[in-house]
Amino acid sequence: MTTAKNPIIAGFYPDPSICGVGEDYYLVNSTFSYFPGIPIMHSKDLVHWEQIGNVLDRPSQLPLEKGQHSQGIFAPAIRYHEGVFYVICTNETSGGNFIVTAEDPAGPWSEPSYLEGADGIDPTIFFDEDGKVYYIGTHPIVEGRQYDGECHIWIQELDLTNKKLVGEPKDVWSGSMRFVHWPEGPHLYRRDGYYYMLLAEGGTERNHSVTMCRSRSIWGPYENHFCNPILTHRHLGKDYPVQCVGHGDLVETPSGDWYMVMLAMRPIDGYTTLGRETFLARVVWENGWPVVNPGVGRLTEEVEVNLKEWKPERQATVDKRAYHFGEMDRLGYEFVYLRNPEQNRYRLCPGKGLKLQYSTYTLMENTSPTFVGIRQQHHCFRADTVVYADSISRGQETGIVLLQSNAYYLRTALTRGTDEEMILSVYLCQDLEEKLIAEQVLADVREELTISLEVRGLAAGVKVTCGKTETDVAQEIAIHSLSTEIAGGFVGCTVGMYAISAEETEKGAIYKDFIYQTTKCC
Ligand code: 6LW
Repeated sequence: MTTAKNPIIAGFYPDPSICGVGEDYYLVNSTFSYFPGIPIMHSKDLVHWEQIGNVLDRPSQLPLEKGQHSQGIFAPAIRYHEGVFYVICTNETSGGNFIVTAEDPAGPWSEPSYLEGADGIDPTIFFDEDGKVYYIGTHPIVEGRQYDGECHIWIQELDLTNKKLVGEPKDVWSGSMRFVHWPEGPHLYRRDGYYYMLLAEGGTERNHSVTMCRSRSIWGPYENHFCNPILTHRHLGKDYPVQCVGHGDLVETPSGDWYMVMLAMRPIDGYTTLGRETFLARVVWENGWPVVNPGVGRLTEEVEVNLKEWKPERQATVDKRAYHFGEMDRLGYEFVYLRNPEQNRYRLCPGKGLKLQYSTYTLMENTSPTFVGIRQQHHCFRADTVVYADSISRGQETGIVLLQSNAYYLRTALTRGTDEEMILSVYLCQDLEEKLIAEQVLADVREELTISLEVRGLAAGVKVTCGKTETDVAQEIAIHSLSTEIAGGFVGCTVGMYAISAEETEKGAIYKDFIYQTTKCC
């Protein structure tokens, strides 16, 4: 037995899908307008997870140009069949539903095959025992729709050799309850002669849920499970610490135990800055239907997993990440950029640091500003960056940013005043409007400066250190607007560094270190 701690993957890791291959488990998540797309995690015990790559790591696989922050990659599903891994998902910015394949889940993954005729979102693949393969997805009802979010789950046969839908599509299910919103995120499983369909209902917010139906034939009719939803937290009230539980996927271990991964949120005082995270639950089958966390019926902080403990080399969620860029020959898989970054704007300079070439694109645009970061994984954390002062000239600005979207972020901006002086400003952007929160003139500038962002739940503070002098620049900045509840969208915050300049230049801000660590929460 091993004990998992929920969330099993903390921070912005929504819409989890999982598959098991022997003793190995692989898990993928949505990434929207971040690049690379779809982190792929590996585990042998469902408790410890290690990122082994990104499914979409080439621009040719992931056109994101001009897409809105919460467009791009929606809800991938991962499946394995006869030596091949399949990921199927939607690019809401460009191209729609597509499949990529790989023999090694760490990559390389193929170019996308876009599926003509596959409308809607949240596709998954099902391999039947007779060798047939099916596409299952959700699409809104267009004609005769009675309300927004009225959708059908639909199925069509898939010719995997030619990556084409074949035969006729059929709408097979529209959710377990009358007038239900957003029946979506379906996955299909075969068990004891039934086709079981797991899906999400109620929308990804507070009414989210996991439901199930089943049929003897893949084409239906599907029978509702009268105990639906099999998992939700919507009846627990707004103050329950874990909310929005839904969008699950099931996996069976070699010894016949079942587990479910799903997304959930952890708001603080009603605001969620971490986005939707990946959680785990135990599942048992009773009378032909699954029971989630028997005896409890909701998500728990800990989950006993009936697998041998396994220790990955690098864990997906860690309390401290220290990057000394001058000593690194590549950035880890956890680093993300916005949309389609020009890779030559990001250079690791041996012995020195990470050079971020200034760009004229600001963080507010739906372009690819110079930005690189990692996900915020803890409610309370501190991020310190060490930057070389001489890499910042007049007209250029750089610093740490806590980014919810292009419309909502908190950034520190280091700029040059006179030759000796520098200025550290703090801006909060809300609804595409930047407000100056604080400004500090730094007279005694040395070779290196440390900019520190400290987040405690819904408040942030900024400090700057030059030599031995540490200065508080801002304290108790209210950042509750960097939340799903106010900023909206499907994302959580990332924290990283950016570089903006008034004019095009070859120059870049050079960062020596970036240290992210969790701190004691209040
Ligand atoms: C996902 C869908 C959803 O594709 O959010 O609200 C989308 N529902 O299931 C993005 O995560």
